[in-house]
Amino acid sequence: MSASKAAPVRDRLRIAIQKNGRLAEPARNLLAACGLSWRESRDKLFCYGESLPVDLLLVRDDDIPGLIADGVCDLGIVGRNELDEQDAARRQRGLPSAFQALRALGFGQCSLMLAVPEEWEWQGPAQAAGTRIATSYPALLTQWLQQQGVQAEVVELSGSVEIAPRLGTADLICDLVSSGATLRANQLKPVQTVLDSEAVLAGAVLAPDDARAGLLSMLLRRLDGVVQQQDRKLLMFRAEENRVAALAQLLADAEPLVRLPGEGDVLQLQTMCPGPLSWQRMEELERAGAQGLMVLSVERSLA
Ligand code: PRT
Ligand code: ZN
Repeated sequence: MSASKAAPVRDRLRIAIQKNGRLAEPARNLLAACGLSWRESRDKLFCYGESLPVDLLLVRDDDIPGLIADGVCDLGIVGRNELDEQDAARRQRGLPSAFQALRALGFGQCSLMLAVPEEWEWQGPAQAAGTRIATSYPALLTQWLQQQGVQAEVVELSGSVEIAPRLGTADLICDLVSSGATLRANQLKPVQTVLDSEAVLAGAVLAPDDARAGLLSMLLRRLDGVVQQQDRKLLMFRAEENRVAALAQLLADAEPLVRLPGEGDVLQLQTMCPGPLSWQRMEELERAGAQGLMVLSVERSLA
């Protein structure tokens, strides 16, 4: 089935998320924070949306881009690595793009990197010329090699890529890295980033034009209200009038200070900070005259 062939009119949105694995729980939590709730089917593959007509399909992450391309699901939460790999593979086969990343979601961060045996001295991409590179991301690696003008042999492996150099099936690898512990345990070191990745909300290239369109825009608005607030903090404190200018300078990255009615010449002040506030920064504000500092998390907001 293809999305372009008379797709049936649907009035419920369907979102594919990972059933098990790294992205499964954060994806569910994020959607729950957007006000969605579900009833699970007995096979635990389908969750019927109760609070809104938005259903979940629980699948392997590898299947998510294809489900969107085929119009089975409207949206999916998947690593950019997986989405871009399948997009690059489609283009290498002469197929048009069928899905796109609509929003970055701020979790599942990792990088697709070239890693070489620890004893190698890495001098840059040209050093990969003539080598065999093991990877589960053959399309992204092929595309990167082409961009670098480097010819190398891409050895496709579905798992345990990191042991390929020891087994002698490849000279180096191209794999996902987060902490780097797996590479170190296999006497490899990361040397070159091919792609920085995080979980994304993916959707079809052509947005739905039926009842799902309204649902999609509502969901995106709520998602922005949750994701963009994740790091924001509301900072409240008291200060004497003559200290306010210096404090405002220390808070130059925050929104302008809002003055609330206080007592005498002690003002009550508040502002929205773009990121977390460290202890060190709070102590600095205290030294500059802020009293009773309080940092509050922002759960959601409507722009
Ligand atoms: O069963 P299913 O097919 O759905 O799951 P999966 O096993 O294919 O995927 P899963 O759950 O392992 O990963 C899902 C997504 O999480 C990936 O597509 C990435 O977008 C993202 N992600 C984030 C990661 C990592 N971090 C990560 N570290 N995916 C894999 N890894 C691997 C890494 O390659 C290494 O082997 O985890 C291992 C530990 O990494 P280090 O660097 O911390 O040692
Ligand atoms: Zn997978």
